[in-house]
Amino acid sequence: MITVWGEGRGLRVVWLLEEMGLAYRLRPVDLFKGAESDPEFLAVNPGGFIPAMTDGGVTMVESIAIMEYLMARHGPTALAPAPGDAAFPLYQQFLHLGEAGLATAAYYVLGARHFAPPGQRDNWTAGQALRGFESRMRLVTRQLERAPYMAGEAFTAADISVSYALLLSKRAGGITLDAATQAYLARTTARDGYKRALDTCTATRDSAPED
Ligand SMILES: N[C@@H](CCC(=O)N[C@@H](CS)C(=O)NCC(=O)O)C(=O)O
Repeated sequence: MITVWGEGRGLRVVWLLEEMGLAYRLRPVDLFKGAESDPEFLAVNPGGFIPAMTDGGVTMVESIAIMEYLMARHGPTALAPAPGDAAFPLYQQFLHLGEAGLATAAYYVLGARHFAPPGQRDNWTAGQALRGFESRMRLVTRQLERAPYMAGEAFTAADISVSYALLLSKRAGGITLDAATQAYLARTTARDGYKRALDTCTATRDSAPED
């Protein structure tokens, strides 16, 4: 049985599993309680961050790597265009930009805004994270002028990656998404796979900001 450990970016993995129709279970991990209070989880990921994924004898971290593993080992799936497909380069780029360029930056913007001591909320590093997020967003907005999805005409795992980053940015506060990006996010999150994922990721669902 595939087990997803923790929500957060684990929402990406659960969304992908729902889109692929694979059986799985979500094992909640409460980082607010502290990973050190969860030895079973620490045995899976000694780093104490989420998500992790176990599948038989396989244990992995990094949400994008987990998605690539699941699509490769439990596919094939149209969510991952093949290397020879014209959509592949953009797919590959946005699959990774969603985490390395967008979610990583948005995560630190959120951390600075909500968890940093008051005097440090607008420090230089918080501004650097915001500028990084905004610069990478220009790639997203240009792509949406050209096509409805990150890899072109069809929804792929790159849209799961980028959509999660956009949802995170909304929770960060102080990040404004333009109308085309908001319409894109409305399109991707209207999917049944996303709705089913939220039925599983109840902590995320219950903490998501209203529009
Ligand atoms: N690049 C990693 C990021 C993982 C990450 O930072 N997860 C956050 C929650 S979504 C976390 O566990 N933060 C607490 C920590 O890093 O200790 C991924 O995509 O899985």
